[in-house]
Amino acid sequence: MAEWFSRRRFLAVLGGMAASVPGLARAGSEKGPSGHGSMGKMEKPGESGREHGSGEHGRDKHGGMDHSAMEPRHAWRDESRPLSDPPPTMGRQMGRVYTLNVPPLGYELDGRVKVFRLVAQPVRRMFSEGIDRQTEVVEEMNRFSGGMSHSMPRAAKLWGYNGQMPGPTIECVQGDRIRVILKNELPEPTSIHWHGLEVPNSMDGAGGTTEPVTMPGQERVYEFTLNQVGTYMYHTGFNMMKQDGLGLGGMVVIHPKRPEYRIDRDVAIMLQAFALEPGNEFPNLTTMDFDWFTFNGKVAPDIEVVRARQGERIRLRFANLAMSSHPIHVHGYVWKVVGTEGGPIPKNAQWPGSTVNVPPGTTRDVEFVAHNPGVWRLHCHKLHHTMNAHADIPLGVMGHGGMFTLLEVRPGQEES
Ligand SMILES: [Cu+2]
Repeated sequence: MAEWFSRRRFLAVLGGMAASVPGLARAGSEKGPSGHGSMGKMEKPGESGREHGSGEHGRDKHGGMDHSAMEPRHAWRDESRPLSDPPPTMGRQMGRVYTLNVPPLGYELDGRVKVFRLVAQPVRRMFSEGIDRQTEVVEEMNRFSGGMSHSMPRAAKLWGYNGQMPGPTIECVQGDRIRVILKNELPEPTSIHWHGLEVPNSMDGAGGTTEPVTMPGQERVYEFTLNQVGTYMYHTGFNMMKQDGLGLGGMVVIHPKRPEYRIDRDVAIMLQAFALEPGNEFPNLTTMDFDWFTFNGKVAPDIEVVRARQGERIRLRFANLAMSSHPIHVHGYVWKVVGTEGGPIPKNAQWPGSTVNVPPGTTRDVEFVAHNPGVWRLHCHKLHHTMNAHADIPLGVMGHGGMFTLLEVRPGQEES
């Protein structure tokens, strides 16, 4: 009891009792890419891509107490600092990688340099819109897999880039020179570390070690040449326990200059975990007792379905920013593990499996040909990671949530 109390107290200090009965305060829906179907409510492009703070500081509706006096106001968001809109390149598809539930990020060219913009911001992410009011989701869920349910909407107050959590995938080609302009709209300093990339030391983004941190309101320009190929990450390089814990990261994909073969569906999935206590939208950063497990900041049934046609070659790229491993499993297929955060695995060293373990701080690429039509489950095989808050109702048939989605392979002859 004492521990529980002190946690609550810590959270109050951290960011204010969120006062959110989940679902009462929905700030709007996130921008979502179209083209791949979603099991959950399809997010409409054009709607506000962000769910920035909606001023829920202070009030604890349950107890009626006002904790604002003990809150550092800027713990999550500095209300006096306006948040800029996503850069104009946000939502522009310039490559082939599809990041489920996260709009793509395009670039501008400055000579031969590809210029990307990342604005570090508070982001209120809907893990799930809830299904109680979404008959169509219930119907789809029954048609597809049965048992997937999450009745309550769930939001989390996190940090991300360009209004997204995780941040958008940076997609390039081997040999590219890229410039990433980071603008810090967080209430505290930050930096960006390029995870797995062999960048010059001055570009490593270890805030306070290799560079001065970027203060709130400031910009920092990273520029380097990408000589590697594969799946990498970017994430905060300062105050990581908090900033990574709030989701401040994204993926980097570097294609080979001359690919040996074609990939028809190239999908990126970031694995993250959060500890959200009932009635609070701020993750508890002091525990490893995570209870919300996300693919790209979404839980089942809101994670988009991976769709392919029979015969297509699929590559799935997983990156783990969480603190424990996630053994990702697919039904109906044996894939080959073809890449890590060290780049492509030589052909004679690739290994087959239907489960790939993705330890913290690593990436794993798998490839397979979609020869087997049907609707197949794709999920973490730690079964507590396929439940939301471990379980909504721990009785009877427990609904799937968390890191759980589907691979739908349509028969080849079918044209649609
Ligand atoms: Cu897992």
